[in-house]
Parts: sequence; structure tokens; C-alpha cells
Amino acid sequence: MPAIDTVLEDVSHGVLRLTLNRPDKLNAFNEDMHLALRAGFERARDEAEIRAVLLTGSGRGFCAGQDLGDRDPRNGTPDLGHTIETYYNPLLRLIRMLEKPVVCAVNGVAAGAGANIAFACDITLAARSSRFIQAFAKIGLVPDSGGTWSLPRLIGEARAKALALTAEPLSAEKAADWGLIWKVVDDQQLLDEATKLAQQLASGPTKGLGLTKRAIQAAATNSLDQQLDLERDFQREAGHSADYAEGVSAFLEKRTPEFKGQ
Ligand code: LHQ
Repeated sequence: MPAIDTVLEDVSHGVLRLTLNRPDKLNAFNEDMHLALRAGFERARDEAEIRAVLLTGSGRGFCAGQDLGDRDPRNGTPDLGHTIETYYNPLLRLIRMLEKPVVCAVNGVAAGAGANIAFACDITLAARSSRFIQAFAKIGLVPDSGGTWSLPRLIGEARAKALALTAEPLSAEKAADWGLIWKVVDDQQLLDEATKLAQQLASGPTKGLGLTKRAIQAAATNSLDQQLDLERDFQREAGHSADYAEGVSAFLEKRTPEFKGQ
């Protein structure tokens, strides 16, 4: 067991809040933190009462990527492919495949894998003072955690290449202007606003929201024809949900719906 909880977990109003908790290292990933974060997302996947996730960091940083002290080539050449396969790729797959919304509150600098994990979440808010750095180029590495996939899709090849090749920090404002994240929030308001959003999503029609997330992600590789077929199938599935019945009944009865997430 680690000496400290490297990820703090808290459940409230259907939201599982996961707080990266190695503030002295700007929440850089060691193996304990990887395993704890993965366990958190698996919990979100497995527990029906959890209907949204909020990911954030403690202290002044969000996440500085891999803890470089743990992958120090001076102690023998590490197999970074193994690190990616064992830790980062399973995490990215969990976030993207989770059929519940994942809100990310970037509370400070997000560097390397830390930036790309923030971009993999469904709705990412960032504190005005935060910044995003594709730090890989500074240490001879390649963007990971889906960065080479998400960056060109979100902002186009020209901006993706410039960010990745120069490792120039990108302000939160510019990240929002470019469409890398949803929005910028004043530092003091970040956690409140992200929590409100996550709670709103957690009280929503979880089945429909999960299918919506899957459909939008599937569009990255589908043709229009494939996507139209997928919309037909997902709409059929959503139409059988209790939340659809509740949503339409509430609309017709002029009342607020009470979604159960089923
Ligand atoms: C750190 C780190 C850090 C350890 C700050 N590690 N201590 C995947 C697979 C396998 C291997 C490699 O990588 C990957 C994916 C990746 O994520 S690669 C990218 C790894 N990350 C970086 O290269 C970022 C390194 N950090 C920085 O460039 C700066 O710390 C940033 C720009 C994030 C923040 O700068 P400052 O605000 O000036 O803070 P600082 O540098 O003073 O950091 C505060 C402390 O945190 C400091 O420790 P100290 O004991 O001196 O107070 C840093 O050493 C420590 N820290 N990042 N990744």
C-alpha cells in the first residue's frame, strides 16, 4: 500500500470525484497513482449509483505526466512501450469506453500525458491560470495518452504539429478558443462549476448520455452511412429506456423529469 492516497475518491450526488494527489510532484504519475486512478474508473464503470466522474488534481498542478524520476534512463534504459501498454493505454481506454460522462477540471499545469488525459475526457474545464504543454518533445519522446490521435482531430494538423514539436505552453484561454477544451473558468470558481456540471450530468438520462458519447466517438472512424445506421440503432436502444419514458411523460405533464439512469 502507498504511504499516501495517490488518488482521493469521494462520491456525492451520483458523482465520483477522483483527485490526483501527489501535489509535491504536480501530480505526476507513478505506478501507485496509475493503479488507483484505474481502480477509480473501474468503480465508476461497475457501480450503478455513480452516474458521472469528475477528475481533478490537488495543489497547484493538474498533472505533470509521467514521474520522470521513476523512468530515469541513468538507472538503465526503461522499456517505455511496456509502461504505455501497462498503464497509460488501459486508462485511456477506460475513460473513452466508460458509458457515463467524465468531466475534467484542470486546476493548474497539465503537461505530457497529463494534458492528453484532460483532452480525452468528455467535458474539460480549465482554471484561467492553467496551461497545457506537450512536454514530450523536450525529453525526446512522442505524445502519448492518445495525443497524436486527439490533437489533430480537435485542432487540425497544423496546430497539433506545432504544439507537439515545440512543446510551447498553451494558455487555457487559447485551448478553449481552439476547441481543445470546453471552457475556461476563474480559478476560484473552477471546482464549484465543474461539480455543478458533473452533478447535472449525474442526474441526467445516463443510458442516453452514454450512447451519445459512444456515437460521437464512433464518428471519428465511421462514414456518414455507418453513422446513420448507428444513430438508428442507438435511438432504438435509448427509446426502450425508462428515462425516455420519464423524459417524455415529464414534458407532456409540464414537470421536471426525475431520471433514474436506466
Ligand atoms: C516532477 C515532474 C515529473 C517528476 C514536475 N516527474 N517530478 C509515458 C511513459 C513513460 C515515460 C515517459 O513519459 C510518458 C508520458 C509523459 O507524460 S512524458 C512527459 C513527462 N512530463 C514532463 O516532461 C513535464 C516535466 N515537468 C515540467 O516540465 C515542469 O515541472 C512543469 C512545466 C510541468 C511545471 O513547471 P513549474 O511550475 O516550474 O514546477 P516545477 O518544475 O518546479 O515542479 C514542481 C515540482 O514537481 C518539482 O519538484 P521539486 O522537488 O524540485 O520541488 C519537480 O521536479 C516536480 N515535477 N513534473 N513529470
